[in-house]
Amino acid sequence: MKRCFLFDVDGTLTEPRKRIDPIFSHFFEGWASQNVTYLVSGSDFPKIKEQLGQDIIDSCNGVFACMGNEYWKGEQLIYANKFKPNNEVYDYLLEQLSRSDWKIAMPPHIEERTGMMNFSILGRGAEHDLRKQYNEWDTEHKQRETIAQKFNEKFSNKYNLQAVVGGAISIDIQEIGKDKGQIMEHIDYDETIFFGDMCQKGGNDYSLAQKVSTAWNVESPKDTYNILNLKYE
Ligand code: M1P
Repeated sequence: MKRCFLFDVDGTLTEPRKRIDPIFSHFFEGWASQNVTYLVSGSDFPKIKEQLGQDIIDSCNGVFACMGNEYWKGEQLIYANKFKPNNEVYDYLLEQLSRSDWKIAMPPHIEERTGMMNFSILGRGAEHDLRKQYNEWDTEHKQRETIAQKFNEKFSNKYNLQAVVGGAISIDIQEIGKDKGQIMEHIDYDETIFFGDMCQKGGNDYSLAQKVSTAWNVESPKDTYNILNLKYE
């Protein structure tokens, strides 16, 4: 029976946008070299590398970046999907920004990636403290959830687009079906085990969580570490 493990990065192997904890890093590198392991992130390849380090990347079988819109095997890019949203989409996102009740803005707010875009009201320029403040505020006010929902009502049928909440401060936007779930078309295993922190409906791990044999919706990297130790060592 062929079995593989799939891991989201931000919130699952690392705290969002932070480097992996050194003790977990040591454990995970050894673990990944003994099990068929793929990374599946909304983030781009350079950020994944920065957070996990080259040794972990090398011990994995492959890396699906940008919601599975890019696939890397070692340093080789295997495929990359194209995406060019309509100007109306940019205007709509900028309008959300100008209307926001959260007022601190640390640009850039839109990051174009392969096959997708990432949108953040706070902005990708924010450092840790502000990210934390915004995340707490967003948990209370549900801003990202509301924006993603409204975005989908407006653009899902019109332009075949979908917004999902991922990470701590942002929303990932891509064509419907060009989300993490698409990676299942590129791998072939009897059993697939996925770890993600956004497996709930509306989260950016949901589409993949629906397609695998087992999905672990973790609360933190520590949670992932504990489950690996208890269930799969
Ligand atoms: O995986 C989803 C997102 O995770 C992080 O988002 P945030 O900055 O909101 O915490 C980032 O790695 C982002 O790029 C990624 O899309």
